[in-house]
Parts: sequence; structure tokens; C-alpha cells
Amino acid sequence: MKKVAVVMGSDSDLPVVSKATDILKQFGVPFEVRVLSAHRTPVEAAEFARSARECGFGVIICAAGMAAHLAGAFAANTSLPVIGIPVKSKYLDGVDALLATVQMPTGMPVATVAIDGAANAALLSIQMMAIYDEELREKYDAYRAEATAKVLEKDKAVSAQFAE
Ligand code: RP5
Repeated sequence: MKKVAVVMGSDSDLPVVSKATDILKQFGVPFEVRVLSAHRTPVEAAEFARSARECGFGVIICAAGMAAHLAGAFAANTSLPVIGIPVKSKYLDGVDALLATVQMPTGMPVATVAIDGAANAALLSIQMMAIYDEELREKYDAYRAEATAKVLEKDKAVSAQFAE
């Protein structure tokens, strides 16, 4: 199976990013985690992106906050799909990172999830990896069925509280 690269701009992003790695672990998807910055380590970030396909990666997740150019810089250096996680910082509630990550020019797509949406980033990477992996697709379908069952249970419990 191809690996998922989970890259963050700073180790301060790790509490958010760990929600993605937890899910990848849960699904048994192989992944590697790196701290690489579009601004502080631009050479290393570009080198990693350029060699990612030949190193066995299938999808890249990039998490960054503030002027969040990491996902865009990766997209510019690889044709692998890049998923961007805008990370909330203390000043602008993550809207700065959201706009910097999502507003990519035509020809350089970044699939941007919600602010701090690391769980969805992992799930989206799993959906991509499952396109040609039947076993992973079955695991993902089971995960979705479980989520549906949980909501139906909650519906029953809440509606019972208001039943006359
Ligand atoms: C971004 O700047 C990082 O992704 C992080 O979210 C933010 C702050 O980084 P630190 O100053 O905490 O290292 O590049």
C-alpha cells in the first residue's frame, strides 16, 4: 500500500495533526510524519515534495497556520494529491490559514478541509487510497456505517425525551 505523508509547518501544529495520525493508525494506513516549513525550510520542503512519489507516497497532507503556504508549496512540487489543513492560531482564528490554503490558482489544486479539520484530512486521504484498494474501501464503509448507526441511536434517545 502507498504511504500517506503527514507534514506540518511547525511542531506547534502537532496537537491538531495528531487527530489525523490517530485515524490513519486506526485504519492501518502506513504514514510518515515530518515538520517542514514553506518559509523556514523551503529547500527541504521542496525536495521532500519532489521525491514523494518515488519514495512510495500516494497522498500528502499538509498542516500549517498563519500565512499557510505549505500545502500550496507542496502542490507546486508534486503531482500527488495534496490535502491542506488550515491550523488555527491565536490571532485570526485560523481564517488567515484557511484563505492562504484554499485560494490556490487554477492548475495547482489543494483539497482544503475545515480549520483544524485534521480528522477529515485523514479520512479524505483514506478515501483516495481506497479507490484501488478493496480492503481499505471495506474498512472505510464499515467506519461510515458505524457513524450512521451512532447518529440513529442518538436520534432515538433525543426524540424519546420529547415524546408525549
Ligand atoms: C506556521 O506558523 C506553522 O504551521 C504554525 O502553525 C505557525 C506558528 O509556528 P510556530 O511559531 O509555533 O513555530 O508556519
